[in-house]
Amino acid sequence: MHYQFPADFWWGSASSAPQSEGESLNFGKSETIWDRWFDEAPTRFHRQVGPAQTSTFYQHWREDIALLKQLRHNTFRTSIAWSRLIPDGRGAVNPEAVRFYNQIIDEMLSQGITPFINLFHFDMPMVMQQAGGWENREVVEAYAQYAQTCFHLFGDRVKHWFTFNEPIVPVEGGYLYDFHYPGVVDFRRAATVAYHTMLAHARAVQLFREGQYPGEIGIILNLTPSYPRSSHPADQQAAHIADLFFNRSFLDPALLGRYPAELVALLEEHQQLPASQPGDRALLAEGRVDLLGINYYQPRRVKCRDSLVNPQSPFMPEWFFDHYAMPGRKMNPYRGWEIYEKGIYDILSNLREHYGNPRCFISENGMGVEDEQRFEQQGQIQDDYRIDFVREHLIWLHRALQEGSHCLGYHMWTFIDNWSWSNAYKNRYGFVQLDLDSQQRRVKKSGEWFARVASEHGFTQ
Ligand code: BGP
Repeated sequence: MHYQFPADFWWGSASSAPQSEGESLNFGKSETIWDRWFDEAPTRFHRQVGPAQTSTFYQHWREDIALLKQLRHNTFRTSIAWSRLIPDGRGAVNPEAVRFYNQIIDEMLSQGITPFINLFHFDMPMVMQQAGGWENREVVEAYAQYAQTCFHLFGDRVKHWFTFNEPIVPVEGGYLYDFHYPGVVDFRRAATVAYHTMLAHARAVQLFREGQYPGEIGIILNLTPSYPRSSHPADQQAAHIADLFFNRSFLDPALLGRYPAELVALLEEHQQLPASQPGDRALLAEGRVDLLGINYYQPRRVKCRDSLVNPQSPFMPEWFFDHYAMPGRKMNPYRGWEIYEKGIYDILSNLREHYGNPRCFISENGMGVEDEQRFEQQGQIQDDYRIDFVREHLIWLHRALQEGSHCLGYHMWTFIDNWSWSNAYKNRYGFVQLDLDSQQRRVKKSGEWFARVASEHGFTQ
């Protein structure tokens, strides 16, 4: 069977400033929550490798962009670091940062690679965190000014902007489940952070449109389709609520410009609704995106709760469902995530059926593998498992396209093995292998495979 994709399909991969640039405290850049967390709790990071140790895109950008070209990317996403561009969070722009981002944007364009630029990838400047982070409404305006500065400086060449990558992750990690700084566990504070993030998103979209910058603006959401254990109504309801908390809490404002009424009512009933101000609704309505990025890694399987909720326990989404480890499900044993390729099709079908078939693309999908050197033969990592992973997802994506989905591209996470949030270099995701000590790059088998697929806009299976 041959799978042909449109001739203008976006083939590429995604990365982020904090995970690839390095020089985390140099060239005028200020500290982020990751630098601080590493200083305070290095044992939280795999082998105590912190955010300063990366593939140093800051130095290797020219070589890396040449590699992108070799891998036949026509598009590539990275992010701008707020803490590099505006080290004090607000006010003066760092000229070194402007020089650096100008260089990489120009180089991508001159190599025929369209830059996709994201503005916030979990990397809150420490100075802003000290001011209260996303809990403080004033940070919304500071972020909006930062966004506007980026549009102004780079908007003549960047035509695809994203306000946030996976905005739910800092909410979950920093305020609900303790895997990001500041490690708070408090639903109401988490809801405030989520709400302010979406206000910040909407303000940035508003400024982008008011400024009439060319191109389009979107957001990147990690969607986890919720599957119930059974067709029993209690399991179905559990999946419905999980979907409200983990998908629709960001998807609905991003695509429809409002929160789901059912979620608002539920939070109100449990006194968990964040404070709002007059005008918020109108602002949120302006945040509807031109383009949705979808990060898809794993589904969410749930069942109804086995036990009654203790009403004295702190409010959590898990009051309404239990996680369900479906027997026989396929797992990525290294990352502990389920691999369910059809999820990508289900997400796209849901967008078609319930959200008016928005313009979208797969902005991340990938497979992290530990100790990948084991798979090295004749100097190259033979990552056939990654080729299978991508191919199977692309087959489901292709089917969604045949059925009319408005999906414009596929970006892999990631290009070169990069530093990750507390897992550091434990799980390798790249098309290109990185030797952290020598900084040598070597294309994996999957990189060569992807280059063929991208140049032929398809594959035969
Ligand atoms: C996504 C993030 C990426 C990346 C990826 C892999 O959630 O947008 O930044 O890290 O997941 O996850 P991890 O590195 O935690 O294995």
